[in-house]
Amino acid sequence: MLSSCHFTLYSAIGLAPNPWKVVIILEELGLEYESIYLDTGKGDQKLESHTKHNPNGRVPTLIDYKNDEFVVWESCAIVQYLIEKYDTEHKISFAGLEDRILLSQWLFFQASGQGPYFGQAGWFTFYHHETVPSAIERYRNEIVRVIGVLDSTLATRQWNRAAIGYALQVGWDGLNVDEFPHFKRWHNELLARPAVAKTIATWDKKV
Ligand SMILES: N[C@@H](CCC(=O)N[C@@H](CS)C(=O)NCC(=O)O)C(=O)O
Repeated sequence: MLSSCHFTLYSAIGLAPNPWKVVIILEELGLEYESIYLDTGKGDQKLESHTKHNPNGRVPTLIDYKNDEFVVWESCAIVQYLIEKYDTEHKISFAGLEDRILLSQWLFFQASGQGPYFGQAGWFTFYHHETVPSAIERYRNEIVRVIGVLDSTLATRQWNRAAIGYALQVGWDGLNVDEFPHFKRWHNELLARPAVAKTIATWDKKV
């Protein structure tokens, strides 16, 4: 089906930072998109209507109608695609090789470290069928460690876009952001960006 929009984004209702991270990038770049909100609690993401585009059965998934209906999933790959193809003026990305690689470094760090640790902390805190204190402790400690890594680098760098989705969740995991002043400053700077504020306002209506 050809959409009248530039993109379709398979997104989610509720606490699903990976699709919302992509929404922020679409908003930052002023790109036109429609969102399909899947109810991941009911398993909509595993339905054939979605898995025909994304065999991993998780959101986000992006379709680009102005590029031969190109489909890409994995939120960091989507971010990379959007900035490489559509941020030609480098509003939120970089032209030079080293800076591009450092951006990739943070995207990989987010996808392999921050995302899974936050996700597992949430799972063992809220959803697992039995209480496993050692797992909760392990993942919460990792959250603190990962935020510490961000904090130490944010002392000298302006902002790190890749981590925004999970940074929005700092409230629920027991993290004391006052212990991470550079992270806290960065987080507040992000919240003040119009694209982020608009995304959060839309997210709030979908939670
Ligand atoms: N590494 C993937 C993670 C995707 C992911 O776990 N998405 C969550 C929402 S934030 C999801 O679809 N959860 C439902 C499920 O696991 O079935 C990415 O960054 O896109």
